Amino acid sequence: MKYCFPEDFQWGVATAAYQIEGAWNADGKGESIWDRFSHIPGNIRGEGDGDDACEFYERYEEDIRLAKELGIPLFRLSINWPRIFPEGTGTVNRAGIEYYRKVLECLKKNGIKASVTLYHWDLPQKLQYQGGWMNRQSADWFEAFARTCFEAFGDLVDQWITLNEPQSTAMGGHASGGHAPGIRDYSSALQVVHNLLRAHGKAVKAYREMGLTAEIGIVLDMHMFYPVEEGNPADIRMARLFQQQTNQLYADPIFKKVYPQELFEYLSGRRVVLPEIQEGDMELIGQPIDFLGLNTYWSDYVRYDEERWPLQGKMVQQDGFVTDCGWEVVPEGMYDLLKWVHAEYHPKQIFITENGCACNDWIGADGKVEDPNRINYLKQYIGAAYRAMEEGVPLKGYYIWTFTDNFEWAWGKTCRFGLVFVDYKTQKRIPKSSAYWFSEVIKNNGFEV
Ligand code: GCO
Repeated sequence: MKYCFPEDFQWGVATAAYQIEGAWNADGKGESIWDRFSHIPGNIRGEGDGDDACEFYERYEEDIRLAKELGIPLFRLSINWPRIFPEGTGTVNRAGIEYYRKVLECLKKNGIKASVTLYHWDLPQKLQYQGGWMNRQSADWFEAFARTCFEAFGDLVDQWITLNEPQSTAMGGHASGGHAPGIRDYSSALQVVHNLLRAHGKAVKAYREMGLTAEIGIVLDMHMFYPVEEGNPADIRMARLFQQQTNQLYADPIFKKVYPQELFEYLSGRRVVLPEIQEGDMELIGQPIDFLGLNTYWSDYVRYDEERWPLQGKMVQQDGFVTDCGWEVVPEGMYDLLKWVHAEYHPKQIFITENGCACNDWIGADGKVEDPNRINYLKQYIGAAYRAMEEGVPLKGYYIWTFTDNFEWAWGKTCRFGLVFVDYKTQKRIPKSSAYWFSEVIKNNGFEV
């Protein structure tokens, strides 16, 4: 079977500032909530932090050259907010602007298009002291940051993304507390959802006012939730509520200007405090966008469990394969998700802005890094996406997470997602076999299985 992608299909790699840059306090950069969080012992597996990450800050020319050698046409990166505004708002740090201009110019020089995410989780710590995303004003802080970036980098950016995974910021950062800023309060997390979405709306509105022409959208992390027992009404209902909590809670306001009512009624019954919504908020959030980006990796299977809060359900691992960080490999979930998103929301265009897997990679005796499992994973997931596209889903591009191995948030450096291996002791880069495979996929605009 041969997968032949349309001529204008876009292939890329995705990265994030905190995960690759390092240089956490260089050249006037302020502290971010992830700097603070990773410096607290116990928060990061293997006691790592992102202080150096993979030194992209110093090595961006080398890495971009490597991307070019591999024929990668599109590079997704993010802007570290406190590099631009060390205090979060107010005075701009010129060195931060210059740095990102140099990176973007380097991409351009090498013929690589740039997709830029404004917020990939590095909120300035100074703003956290004012409540961070829990503060309604956060949407205004973000708008000011976004306007500065649009103005400073607009001529060099091919695609803009307002937020990466508001779900992770809200729930990981404020409900489970496994991510920065490490708060555990579900009701606050819901308020964060609302403020993040308002921030997104404000940035899109500002962007249109400024008359820039590249496309702008948002990246949501979504995946499918299936009931463990197909005929069990309690499992089915819980799977539906989890789907609302992870997917609809963000996509409904953006595409339909409403929050999922079934979920909100359920949560009220569980003593959760619903977010404060003011007049005009939903209109602001529902600004038209040019595309929807999806980060998707796995699927979940839900079993009703009375003891859990606020949703009475738990995830039950099935018998299938898992990646090195324990995520279930369910390519069919990619197909179902794309079909569902298309049917439910009709976004004009969809990009898979992240998909990939963690493998236990190592350097072989011959100096090479072979990662057949990653190639296998990608073949299956890209194949599933292809089928959805063939059936009418407007899928326009596919970014692999990620280019080089990097700092994987709470997993530290213990999880390798890269197409390129990084030896952290020497910072040496070695393209894995998946990098060469992906290079061929791009060249042939498809692959055979
Ligand atoms: C996320 C982020 C990435 C991750 C990737 C692998 O989805 O959490 O966008 O920064 O590193 O997804 O976990």
